[in-house]
Amino acid sequence: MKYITGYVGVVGKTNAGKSSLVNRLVGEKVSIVTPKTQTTRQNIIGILTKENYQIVFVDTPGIHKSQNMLDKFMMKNVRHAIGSVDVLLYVVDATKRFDVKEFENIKNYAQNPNFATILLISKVDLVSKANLMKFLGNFATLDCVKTIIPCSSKTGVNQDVIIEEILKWLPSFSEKNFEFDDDMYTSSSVRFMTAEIIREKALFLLNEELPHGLAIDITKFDENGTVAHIDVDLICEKENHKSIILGKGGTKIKEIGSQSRSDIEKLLDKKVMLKIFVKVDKNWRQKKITVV
Ligand SMILES: Nc1nc2c(ncn2[C@@H]2O[C@H](COP(=O)(O)OP(=O)(O)OP(=O)(O)O)[C@@H](O)[C@H]2O)c(=O)[nH]1
Ligand SMILES: [Mg+2]
Repeated sequence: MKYITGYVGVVGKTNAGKSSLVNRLVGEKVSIVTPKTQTTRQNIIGILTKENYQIVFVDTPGIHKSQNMLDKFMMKNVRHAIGSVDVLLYVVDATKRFDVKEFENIKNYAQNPNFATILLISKVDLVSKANLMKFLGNFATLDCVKTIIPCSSKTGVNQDVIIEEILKWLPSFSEKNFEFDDDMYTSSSVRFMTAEIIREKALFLLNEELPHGLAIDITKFDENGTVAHIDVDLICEKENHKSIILGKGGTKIKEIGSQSRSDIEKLLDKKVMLKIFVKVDKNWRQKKITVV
């Protein structure tokens, strides 16, 4: 038997659908997904293991201009991922306008001999066939990519084609040498995933009201007893953001707390006592980033 395994980077502009794709391909929620831009802030590993293959996906923060320490940290993550993969999935959102600069960027990746670049046109469930054909036409001269696959993480269309194509470009071995245990679907710690769940619920529930400046700091994480006790600081950048997060009579923060708790209980498989404190730190995005 032949065993196939290797790393697959998932890159593209922010909001292109990278994390949704990784979750769908892995079949587990490894990365949070929100309608907001710049949701993913660091590389996240998603692992798909079958009898004769293990694909290790690296979901990355969306490519954008660096402005502060957080942006720089995010772009460093993207460069790091690109430096160590066998296959690169470049994700372009079919609902957005064609971007010539991005086209050149993809061309550069595709000419890199260190990995095979596959172009994915995402969210095709949202566009008509005619518009999709027109959009695909923009990439007609991009002959250096291995293939172009229109796909949707919502309907699941072409997910099997993506896996087949990835397997063509990963190294194969005569011995099983998988890096991760067969039942592992991510390398993230439960502590990190807990913080991400809370950030996802906050971003969702505050979507229209608040810009990006939210961070989660877990100050207590005790999962030893029958009930897990978790305290977190939800950090925002302005005093008036704090009142938006709290909501009238604390209703918003209660909703964030109860939606988060329900997901964290599923993750930890036990009851959770979750306390969220809203704090203001107007400079947190300028500070050195440490990974939870
Ligand atoms: N209809 C539809 N929506 C999608 C699809 N894929 C992603 N979305 C939506 O697009 C938005 C962004 O998705 P994400 O998966 O978070 O995008 P991302 O590229 O990881 O974004 P960043 O982490 O910010 O770089 C979310 O609202 C998703 O629900 C799809 O195939 N179809
Ligand atoms: Mg993401």
